[in-house]
Parts: sequence; structure tokens; C-alpha cells
Amino acid sequence: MLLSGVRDGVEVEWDIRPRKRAPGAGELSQDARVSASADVSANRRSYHRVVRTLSVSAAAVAAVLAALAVTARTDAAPARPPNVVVILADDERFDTLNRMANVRRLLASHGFTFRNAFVTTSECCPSRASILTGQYSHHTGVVQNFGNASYPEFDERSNLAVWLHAAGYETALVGKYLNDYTVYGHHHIPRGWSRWFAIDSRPEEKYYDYTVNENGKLVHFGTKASDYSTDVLAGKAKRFAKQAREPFFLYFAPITPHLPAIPAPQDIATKLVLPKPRANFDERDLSDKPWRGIYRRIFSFVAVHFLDREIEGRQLRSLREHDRQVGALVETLRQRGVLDRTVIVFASDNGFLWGEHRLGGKIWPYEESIRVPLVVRVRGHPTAWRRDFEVEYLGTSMYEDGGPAPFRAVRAHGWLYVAYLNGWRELYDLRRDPFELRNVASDPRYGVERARLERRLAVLMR
Ligand SMILES: [Ca+2]
Repeated sequence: MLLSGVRDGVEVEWDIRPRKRAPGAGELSQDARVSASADVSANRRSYHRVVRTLSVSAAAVAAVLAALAVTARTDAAPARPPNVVVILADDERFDTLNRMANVRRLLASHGFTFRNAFVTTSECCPSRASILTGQYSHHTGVVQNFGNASYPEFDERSNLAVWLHAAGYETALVGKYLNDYTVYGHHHIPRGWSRWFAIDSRPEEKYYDYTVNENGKLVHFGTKASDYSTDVLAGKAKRFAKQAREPFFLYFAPITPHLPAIPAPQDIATKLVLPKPRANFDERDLSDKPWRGIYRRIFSFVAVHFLDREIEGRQLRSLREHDRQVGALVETLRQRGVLDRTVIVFASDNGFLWGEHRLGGKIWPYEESIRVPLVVRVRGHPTAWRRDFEVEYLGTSMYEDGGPAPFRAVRAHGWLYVAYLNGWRELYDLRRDPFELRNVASDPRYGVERARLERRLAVLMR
């Protein structure tokens, strides 16, 4: 598993590869099985003056975690494996990191910010299944949140928690696990987890009035300020970080900023300057989009501006407490004296459209939907990274509700090519058209490129 890039103008590598692979570990590091990916970006301005960003790279949580898992499984593993903390936001867009001062100050400035990090299926359950396995949805079988081809397809016997636990880690899940895992009962605890504090309500995305499965026992939280789920979950995460036997693996997944995106009490009235809409917001001319005319519900001026002002504002406010709790968790690790031997990964399971192309939500293969924040606090050196990957949505649950038709797509360096299963095609030249405003799939001048991407997609689909 290779992370690479240029930092401060110098080629660096992140040395978390195993020197010798354990039997069976090899599959984790093969390109086609890694679920989130990267392309190579031109130098762009960094979020932050002192942040040490990768200018020629990107990565994914699954890959990082799979790499750590491989390391943990090898004979050549270091004498003292690192503790691993994953902080996973829910539906946080790539361009919201600038609102998170603690993530920047305590994580990014001691590690790396990946500016080209993507998920390969932009929906909660499939993406989380990929994060825990390093596999595409078409390998995990988890292609949607509920119903057919959802949680029951997930292999509870082989995923990151199981691998790390087998390697001697004490493990904890705090927050949102995979949607609908309660199909196996309300006291169910998947294997591999030493501690379990998972939201058990359906839907899981609750800020108040929710039930938690605490190590097999159901505990209800009500509507008082002290029941606010981001804080309750952070409290459990901090307790584990304080007491767990080393090495430990903490997977901390609050609900923020998923809708309804209720901010913490102290943030409800906070004044915010909302970012300027992107150039593809409320896209004027949709004549290039094969789905135009079908998803009318979202096309109205009122709907698009509701996404822009109301949804965006609420999501950004809800992230404020999330960011404070990141600070508190890092402080807990520092006080215990384990911070420098703990790798901390901050990411999101998918992005979210705020009216770009007149769309809202996720699943779609467009940038705002598939790009995610990814920050890793770690010492070390990245090396080479991949330049393309598949984006896929093979479910149907959202189709009637404003989501896309099922598709398979390839996001390559400078290109997005989308093959919907119903025959629609989209192709964007991202160097000329970074906002995906001109679909050139039927332009003969792009025939060679389209054929190349089709061949590449066929390879990635294996
Ligand atoms: Ca999500």
C-alpha cells in the first residue's frame, strides 16, 4: 500500500508498507481491490499556510487502514504497532475542512492533508463497508443502505476490526456502524470488536432521542442538551482512548453533519458566512445531462436555494461541535502520553451536493459527491499512489426519490466517464471543465479518450 507525494517540494514516501507480506495480505494491496483512490493534482493553494499537504497525491481511508492492517499482520511488523484512531464524519464535503480549526491544527499540521481523496460509492453503508475492507461495492456486495444487497452481504468475518483484533489490538466501535446491521437483532455485536457503542436506532442518523447498543445492552438517550449524540459518543471515545490497552484501534463515527444536521445547542444561532456557490451551482444549461427532465423535484429555484442556504448552514454549524470533540480527543491522547504513537485518520464516508447541477445529496458520481476530506496525523513518508478508480452505484433505493440511475464510472486523472446501466453516457474533461458543465460523451473529438476510459473501466470492474 503506497502513499506518495511531494511535501515542501521534496519527494517523500510514507513508510507503512510491510517489508514482507503475510499470507493472504497481498490482496489488500492490489489496486483493483482498494476502494478509495486518488488522482494527481496540479499544485494548488493549500488550506492553510503551515499545513503540510501532498501536492501530487491523494488517498483513501480504506487504503490507509488496509495498509496498517497489513503491517499489523506481517512478521516484520514493528516491535510496537501504532494505535489507530479513525474519526469518520457522515456526509461531510471535501471543502468544509477550512471550517475545522482543530482538525487543521492538531491533525493536518502534524501529518498530511490529501486533497484528492475519493470514495468509490458515495452512500453511507456501501462506503463504510469499503472503508472497513478496502474493497469496491461490487466485491463487498453491499451496494445500498437497506433491502437487497445491503448489510447482510457484508462479511463480518473479514474486515479491519477482525484483522486488527487478531493482531493483538483492543478495538472499539463508537457511533454509527453500517446501516441496518440490526437486522441480526438489537443485541448483536459483530466479531472483532472488543468494545461496542453503536447507534441502534433506525435510521441511525440521530442527534437526540436514540438508542445505543452498549456492549449488548440497550441504552436510551432523550432530548436534553446532555443527550446530544456528538457529545455522548465523543465521551465514550475519550474514555476508550484513556483506558484501552495498547495497541488500540478506535473507530469513532459521529452522525455529524448528516441531515437533519442539528447543531449543538451552543451553535444553533452561530452566525456563519456561507461559502460562495461553486460555478456549477444551479447549473443553468442542463441540456448535456442525460438525466435532464427526469429529476424534476430538485430543479426548482426554491429547492436549490434551500439546499444552498438552509442545508448548507445547518451542516456547517453541526460540524463545529464535531471539531471541538476532535480537539478533546487529541487532548485525551496527549495527556495519556500516547499521542505520538497514535495514527489518527480523519475522513468522511461520502460528500454531499449543495445544489451543484441542481442536485442535492450524494450517490451521484460528480465531484461534490465523491470527494471527501482526508487528513492523517502520522509520522512517515508517502510513495506512489494510484491515478484512477471506479465510482459505482449499483443499488436502486433512491431512484424514485431523486437519486441517479445505477451506474459504473471511472474517475481518472483529468477525466470522469460515466456509464449508466440504462445506456446513458457522460464524459467530462476535468482539466478544461472542472465543474462538469459540458458532457462531451457524444463529441467525436473525444472518441479516442472515451474508448480508452471504457477499456479502463472494464479492467476496474473485475
Ligand atoms: Ca454518509
